[in-house]
Amino acid sequence: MGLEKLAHEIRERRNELIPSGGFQVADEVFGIAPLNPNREVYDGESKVGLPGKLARKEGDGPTGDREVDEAFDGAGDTFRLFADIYGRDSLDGNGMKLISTVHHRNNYDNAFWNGSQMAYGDGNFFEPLTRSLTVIGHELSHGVVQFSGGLIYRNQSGALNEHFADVMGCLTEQHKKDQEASDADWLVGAEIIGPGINGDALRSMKTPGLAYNDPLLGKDPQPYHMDHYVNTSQDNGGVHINSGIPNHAFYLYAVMLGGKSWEQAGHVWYDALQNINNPHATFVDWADETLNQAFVRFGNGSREFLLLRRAWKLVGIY
Ligand code: ASN
Ligand code: ZN
Repeated sequence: MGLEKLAHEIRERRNELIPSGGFQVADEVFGIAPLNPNREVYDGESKVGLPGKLARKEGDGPTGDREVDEAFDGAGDTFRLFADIYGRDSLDGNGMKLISTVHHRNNYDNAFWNGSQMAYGDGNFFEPLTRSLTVIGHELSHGVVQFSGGLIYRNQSGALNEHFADVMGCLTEQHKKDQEASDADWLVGAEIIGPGINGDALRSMKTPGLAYNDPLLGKDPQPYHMDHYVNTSQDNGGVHINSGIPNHAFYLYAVMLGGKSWEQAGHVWYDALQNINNPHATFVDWADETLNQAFVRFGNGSREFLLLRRAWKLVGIY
C-alpha cells in the first residue's frame, strides 16, 4: 500500500471513531494537524498566458482585487469540502498547491481547469466567473477527477466528468452555507448570469433544460431522462448536455434522503469516483458503482441503497 493511501486510511479510521463532526473534529480530538490549503492566485492581466503575475499567496490578506479574492476564498471553500468531509488533502490527495488565474483573456465568458491549474475570465455576457462558488467548485473538481483515475472527456464518460464537477460544485456551496438538500437551489453558475440574460444559471440539477431560455444563448439543452439523451458530436459528444441526466439522479437521491447532501449522497459519489477504475465508464457503469458503494457503506436493504436505485430508475437508468 502506498503511503498516500495508508495516510488516507488512517484518517478514515480516525474519523469513524468520532460519531459526528467529520475529519475536522477527528483531527482535533486526536491532536493532529488539520489539513489546510496552499493557494496561489495570479492576475492574468486580460492576456492569454498562464499563470500570469502572482497576486495573492497563502497567508496573505485580501488584495482588494475582487476576482483575486473570490478565487482565493472559493478555492479554500472547495478544499474544505474535500478535506473535512472526504478526508482528501487537495486535488491530488497529497497537498497539491491550488493555482488559479483570474482576469484570464479579455471579455472571456468561461472558466476551466487546464490539467494543472484553474483559469477564470472576467466575462462579457456573463459576470466575472469567480462570482460563483459553484463554478469554482466545479473547476477544482475536474482536478479531483483527473487525480482519481480520470473520466475521458467525451461522450458518456465525459458527461460523467462534467456531472461529478457539477455535483461537487453544488456541494461546495451547500457545505459552506450548511444548507439542507431541500433548501438548496441546485443551480450551477447562478451568480454569473447578468440582468441582460433571461435565465437563472448555466445549469440546473433540479430542473435540467430549464436553466435559461435566452435570445442570445438559446434554450438550455440539458435532458433529465435517458429518453431525451442527446446524440451529438458537438461539445465532445454533449458532455455539458447529457450530464443533466446523472445530475438529476443525484438531485432526486439527495432530496429523497433529506438532510445534508454532502453526507450520505456525497460520500457515495466520492467513493464511486475513487473505486470505479474505468476512464471509459458509461452512465450504467457509474450507476452500478454508486449502488455498489451505497451497499458497502449502508447495506443491501438500507434506505440509502433503495432510494439510490429508485433515483437511477427515475432518470431512465435500469
Ligand atoms: N467551463 C467549462 C467546464 O469546466 C470549460 C470547458 O468546457 N471545459 O466544463
Ligand atoms: Zn466542466
